[in-house]
Amino acid sequence: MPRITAVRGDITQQDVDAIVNAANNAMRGGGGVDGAIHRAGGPAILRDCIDRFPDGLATGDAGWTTAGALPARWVIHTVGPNYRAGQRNPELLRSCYRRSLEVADELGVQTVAFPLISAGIYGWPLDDAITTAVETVAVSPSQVAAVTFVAFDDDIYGRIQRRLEPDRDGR
Ligand code: AR6
Repeated sequence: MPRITAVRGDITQQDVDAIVNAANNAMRGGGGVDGAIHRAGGPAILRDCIDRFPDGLATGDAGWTTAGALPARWVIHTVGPNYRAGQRNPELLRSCYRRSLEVADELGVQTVAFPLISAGIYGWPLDDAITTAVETVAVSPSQVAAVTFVAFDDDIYGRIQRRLEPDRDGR
């Protein structure tokens, strides 16, 4: 079970073994955190996406590519459910975290940083996205030592911290 912390910042700057990308089924880049990762990591990430995922990736699944020029060594791409488009089954969102940690275990990595999957453009209600993320990682059998949730603004950071505090008190 990984140790869970939160930081406020930009996931592309995280000095961890692998960062997770909130991708889409096509796996050819996009907006939000996906756009930021491809911009910061450079064209090697898209080349690897095309080579390794010629048919894209299913919602709830995950897969890895190089991280190109990023400080991290790997990008683990996962495709969250598009709440705005009616994909509202929480099992799909839980699957993103589970599958990402399985891929992390395949890579043998120790430290992983996640954004809040589906909580931006895909419109998953924020507090539920946070609860789902924390609860799913907390019960994961993964060998990953440390998971960091990277909050892009102060509001999200505060909400994640409040969600993590009961765990720190040994709940
Ligand atoms: N670092 C950390 N978190 C970030 C960053 C960043 N640089 N940029 C955004 N976030 P989103 P989704 C946060 O929209 O909802 C793309 O077009 C953001 O505040 O990136 O899963 C893909 O290609 C939010 O909390 O992902 C898909 O088409 C969280 O990251 C679609 O968007 C996720 O927001 C996926 O939508």
